[in-house]
Amino acid sequence: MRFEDYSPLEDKHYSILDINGNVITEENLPSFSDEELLYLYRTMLFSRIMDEKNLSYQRQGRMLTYAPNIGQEAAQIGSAYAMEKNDWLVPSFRELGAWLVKGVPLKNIFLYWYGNEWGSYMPEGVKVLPVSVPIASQLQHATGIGMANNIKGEESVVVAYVGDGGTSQGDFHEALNFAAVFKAPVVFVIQNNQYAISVSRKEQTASKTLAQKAIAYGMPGILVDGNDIFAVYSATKEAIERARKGGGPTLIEAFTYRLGAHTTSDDPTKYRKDEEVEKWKEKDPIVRFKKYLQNKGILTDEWEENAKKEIEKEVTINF
Ligand SMILES: Cc1ncc(C[n+]2csc(CCOP(=O)(O)OP(=O)(O)O)c2C)c(N)n1
Ligand SMILES: [Mg+2]
Repeated sequence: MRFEDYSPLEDKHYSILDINGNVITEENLPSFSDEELLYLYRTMLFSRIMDEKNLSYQRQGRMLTYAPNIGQEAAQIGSAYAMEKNDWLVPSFRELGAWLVKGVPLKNIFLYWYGNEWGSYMPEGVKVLPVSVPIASQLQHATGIGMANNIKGEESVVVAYVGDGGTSQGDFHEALNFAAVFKAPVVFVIQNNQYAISVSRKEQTASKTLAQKAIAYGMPGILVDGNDIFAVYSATKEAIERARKGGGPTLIEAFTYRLGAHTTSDDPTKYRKDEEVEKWKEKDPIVRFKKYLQNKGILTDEWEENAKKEIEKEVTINF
């Protein structure tokens, strides 16, 4: 893939898989082993099942609040899988899939959402910053780490996440501007899930795409089909490699959809139509990837049933 072939000014999404799991651009298909493909699929299932479990823990009064990730698994897992162990993950608060890939222990995740700050205390070697609730504030930290890496001559790259709503914050501007000026090795991933609580993407900004904001900062930007795990991985991989070689930051807009509520305190039926949600369910990133794996004969029903049973056990907590 070449970033130049996908102008962020155009509404043209970088895609590899169509919604039926067929490969559209064979030349861009990442070369994963069957084991890697099943690992990615299992992690997507893990994220989805854990999300559903967490919603029930919250409804039981055990978890304080929860921000579900349903529908955004490809955007998170595809981007995080492009990272090396030594790279920094700077999350916002809706990155369960990325945490799983980066090896954040389940105990940390549960502690955090149960309201215990020790959940943010990562084990040695897990290079993941704590959840950042003040929208977009984490991007300043990402740029700072990137600049520090340059000063110290470290090879590590930073992948930082923000929502579509976060792009309207002053912090977004400051972080991207500094990152570009100082060539900080940071990949900014916007999870454009079409809503900032009840504010729709259309009401958020008059820009045609969010990726086009890259042009003003002087960095490459690309609009990616965020429900296509291969496209998200491939774009992030290329951006990380460029950053590692001293090429500076990149802005990736992962175009996706929040199938669930903003958090457990939100009722999305108040501001969006069921038909819209149903339309997006047809683009479910897990279903699409599953179709690809089934077409290739890599995934069997038996494997999936076993995986689901194992995951269910892992995410069931008895206290
Ligand atoms: C500085 C700041 N202003 C407002 C809020 C309240 N708030 C929490 S989440 C949110 C919307 C964020 O939307 P987006 O960036 O699209 O991320 P998403 O929730 O869709 O993942 C807002 C306004 C906040 N946490 N921080
Ligand atoms: Mg959003």
